[in-house]
Amino acid sequence: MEIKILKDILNTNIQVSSEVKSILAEKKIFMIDMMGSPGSGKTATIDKIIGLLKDKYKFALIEADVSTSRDSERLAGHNIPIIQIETNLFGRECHVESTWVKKCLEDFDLESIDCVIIENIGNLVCPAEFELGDDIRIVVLSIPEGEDKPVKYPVMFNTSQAVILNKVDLLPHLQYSMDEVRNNIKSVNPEMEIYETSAVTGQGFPEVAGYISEKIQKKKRS
Ligand SMILES: Nc1nc2c(ncn2[C@@H]2O[C@H](COP(=O)(O)OP(=O)(O)OP(=O)(O)O)[C@@H](O)[C@H]2O)c(=O)[nH]1
Ligand SMILES: [Mg+2]
Repeated sequence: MEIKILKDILNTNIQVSSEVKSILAEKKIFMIDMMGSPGSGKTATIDKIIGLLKDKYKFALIEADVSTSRDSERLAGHNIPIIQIETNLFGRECHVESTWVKKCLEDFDLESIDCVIIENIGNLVCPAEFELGDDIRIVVLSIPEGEDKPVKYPVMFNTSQAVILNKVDLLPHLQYSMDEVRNNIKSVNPEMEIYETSAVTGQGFPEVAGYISEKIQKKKRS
């Protein structure tokens, strides 16, 4: 019985995600699902990306957390449309679902948006199971989490197109092998784009912004 209910939830989610995809295709809006563990640096990464690209493109943000609107408040200075989802208010879900994304799109002025970024809830498991209708999934994996996470949470990594290895400024203080994490990522997803970043120094973010800019342009031309 429980398995059937879960299957129904996932099926409905997939159905609505394809409606989201159609809306975005019609408006030529690019959408990113930004995932990663709690504290890996998703908000810091989004902050950097928007900072580098907001003169070129119009962004909108869907911020999801179990509780609080702290991340929305952190990003409010960019003066872009932000919708905060607090799952604590309706069931404490540990992932974003496509019906919520569809509702958010109904509330945005889609005529004046080039790119929607979803900050998913900090979690390396559940968000990977829920297709949202996005164009790319990006995982933020921070250095202090260890090199083994891609092989321990393979679905997160083999359903994503890019990984941001964040907090490289901490490398001198940790025993960490960049070769090992890269090998682990490639073992579960040989096609993965890999970026090394630090939100403290700004290292690597121009390259990430270039990657995203290219994808936004491609969607506009589609
Ligand atoms: N040293 C260092 N700290 C960082 C870096 N990026 C983020 N941080 C810090 O790490 C902490 C968590 O960053 P957030 O951006 O809030 O992480 P998050 O993934 O959005 O966290 P949740 O939304 O709670 O899941 C904050 O104290 C940041 O200042 C980095 O590149 N280097
Ligand atoms: Mg955050």
